Amino acid sequence: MQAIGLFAAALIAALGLGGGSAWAAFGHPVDWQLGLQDAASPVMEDIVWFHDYLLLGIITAIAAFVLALLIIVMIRFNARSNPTPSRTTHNTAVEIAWTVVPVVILIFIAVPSFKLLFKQLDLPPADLTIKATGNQWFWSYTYPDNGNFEFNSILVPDDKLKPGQPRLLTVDNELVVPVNKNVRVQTIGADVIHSFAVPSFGIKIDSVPGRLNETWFKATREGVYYGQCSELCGRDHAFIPIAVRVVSEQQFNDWLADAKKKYAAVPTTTRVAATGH
Ligand SMILES: [Cu+2]
Repeated sequence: MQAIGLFAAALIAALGLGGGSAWAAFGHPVDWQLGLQDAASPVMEDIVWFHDYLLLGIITAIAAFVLALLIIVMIRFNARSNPTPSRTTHNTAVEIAWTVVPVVILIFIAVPSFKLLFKQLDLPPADLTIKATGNQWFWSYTYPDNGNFEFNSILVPDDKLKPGQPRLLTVDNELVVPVNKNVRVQTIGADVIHSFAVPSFGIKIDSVPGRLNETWFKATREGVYYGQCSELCGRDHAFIPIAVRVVSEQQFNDWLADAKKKYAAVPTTTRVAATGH
């Protein structure tokens, strides 16, 4: 019995049903990970609940029910145990039931699903706005509330990584935001369609040339959270990661003071040319 209990616990942990605590320290995928990345925003917490508990529970119950029906049919109605089959072709009560029950299940799923959708799309009053511009092939970030300074965020190649920095996700200049603040993200494409996505925050929004798209997140834990461009944008699509550093308000203000000086000094276009992209 104990072995079964241990196995069940391991399975639950592996499926990410245990609240994802095993990966709590990471804002990026890890080896052998199953399930969703650990949540670091209220929207992502709801997504994890919706997927890992509600949907997975309903799917498991439906699959178990269908499997049980199949087993009953195979045992009780095979040619040996039931040599003279019934000629019945219709049963109104059963037909109504198997139409109505799935509809009821879908309505039951739709209620929390729409609630979550509205939470994602209905932007709360923002404490900070950042603008993410997708370029071939890097992101540039603008802080319109804070003097509109802008900087580029470029992939750090494998041979320049420091210990602990994740490969293909680390960038030279991270997007920096304060913890527990509503951050409005405005995004646009400078050349083709890109997509700004950070799994731990539960955001993914297309960056379309000529159209400003908006989303929001509230990071609830300090740390670095990674994402990638999620719209096939050309040759180096796999090499334009997104790294968001979430810091305390004090650290954010210190960073802002430095960044305003640092990034005001160099026009963006000059830095683009210097990277060779
Ligand atoms: Cu891309």
